[in-house]
Amino acid sequence: MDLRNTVLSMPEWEDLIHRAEIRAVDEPLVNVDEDATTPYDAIFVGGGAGGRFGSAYLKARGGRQLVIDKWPFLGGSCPHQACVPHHLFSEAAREMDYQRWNAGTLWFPEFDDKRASIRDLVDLFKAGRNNAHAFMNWQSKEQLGMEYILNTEATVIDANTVEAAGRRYTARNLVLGTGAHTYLPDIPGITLPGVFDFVGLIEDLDYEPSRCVIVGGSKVALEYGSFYQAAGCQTTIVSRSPLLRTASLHHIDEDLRTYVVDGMRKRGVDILEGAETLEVLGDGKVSGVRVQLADGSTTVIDTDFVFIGTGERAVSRPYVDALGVDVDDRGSIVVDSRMRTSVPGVYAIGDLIGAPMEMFKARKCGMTAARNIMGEAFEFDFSEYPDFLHTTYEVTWVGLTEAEARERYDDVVVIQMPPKGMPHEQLSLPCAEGSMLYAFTRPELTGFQKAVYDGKTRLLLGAHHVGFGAKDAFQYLDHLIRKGITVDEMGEMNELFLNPDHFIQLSRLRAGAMSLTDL
Ligand code: COM
Repeated sequence: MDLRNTVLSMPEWEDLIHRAEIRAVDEPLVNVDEDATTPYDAIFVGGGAGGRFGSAYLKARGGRQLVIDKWPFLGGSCPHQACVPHHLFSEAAREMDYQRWNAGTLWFPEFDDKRASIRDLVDLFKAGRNNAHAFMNWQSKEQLGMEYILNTEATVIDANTVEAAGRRYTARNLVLGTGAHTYLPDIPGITLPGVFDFVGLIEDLDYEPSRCVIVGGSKVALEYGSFYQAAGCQTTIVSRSPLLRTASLHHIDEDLRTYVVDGMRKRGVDILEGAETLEVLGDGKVSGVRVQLADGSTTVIDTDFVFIGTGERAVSRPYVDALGVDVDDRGSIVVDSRMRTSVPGVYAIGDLIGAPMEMFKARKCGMTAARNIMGEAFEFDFSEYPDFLHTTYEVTWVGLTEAEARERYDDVVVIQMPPKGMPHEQLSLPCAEGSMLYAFTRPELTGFQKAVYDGKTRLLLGAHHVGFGAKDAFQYLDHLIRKGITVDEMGEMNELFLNPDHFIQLSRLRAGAMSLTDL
């Protein structure tokens, strides 16, 4: 279907995408400028966040791009199966948690968790997701001037050539950005009906889970586990390693980790650390999971719903085969800080290049590749990215943990709330929007925060937060930490009371002190 000279409205795009999803339309959706005479500077293989933002930047720099995606929309898995539904579920989890803790008090009715249907929320998401897809197609075409081919597979032929929709397209460069898949552990029964990952949950769930066992302790395990539990579906997490202690989460502070994991337990999540899933049981459908516990004994947990939370792996094989790009021991494509692979002219971005496998990292990867392709030596160190996850809280971190700081600096100063050693039940802080009621009913639920300073240079080294509404501030804190901000400069900032992270007011209480000490 040639869309080049057609302007579709939002409802028309939504309808077209829907018809493509149910295969009523199975031809490619082609928006290519056939009259252009300039060659392509880059073909983006994969139109997810990285491909779309890279394309936009390349266009902005005066280049010509083509982006190709197998799905009938741009934007990738984020708005289709990953970040956006996850945010919806996490908001629901927060709401349900709030309702549950306050049930039967003030104006809150008793909380009836039988009404909290996981399936209903999944269906709600599915019914609405094409709106975002429609917008991305419309915006990319009508506002950003991108060329794209959708609803068709792209096959990489060589470092300059891609085949799609029965034609070969050539470009100066390729940018690979087709993402990752859930890593399926080698466990008997793991493919039984009733075993889901975050994709299957969206696409295939056709019953209401009554009990959940999560295999693995990834971010996804904590986030989805918190949602299932909040919805009244008793959840057990089976994890070999302690939660939040995997290599890519090295910037999670131990005090923050403890607050988060203890909080999940307080909410009823059964967390089995040091445990291993031996087998998923069932005759035609999941009925239980056999687990080896930390003490070596084995047990069977009955369940009708198993969720995989063992992380993701890059789908790099097609590019190893076609181009010979170098990959690491987990299969992620190896790139330098300019997103260049081992093959000249071939870039890789997003989940394909490893952790953190997050849409927000992918966008900046795409932009980095585009800038380099357009002649600018722009670098991006994605290993030092600020990050977050949801439980029934928003958990956010940037920079060094207290332990990391103590390894590198002699004089580490910590400003935190509650202060070290003070039992949280005795202090209704930190509190702000979203935790004000807790401050007056259950102080220990108000959250946790910590800022880590170097006492000598007085520079902020890291910030850590559990609560609500601080993620936005962490984007700017990341920037300030990179530029170098001292406790005194933090104390000069203009605060808006009651702000979720309290970092300005607490820093101001120590600013000016000749010798910095903990607070
Ligand atoms: C994110 C999709 S929802 S994109 O980054 O805007 O393309």
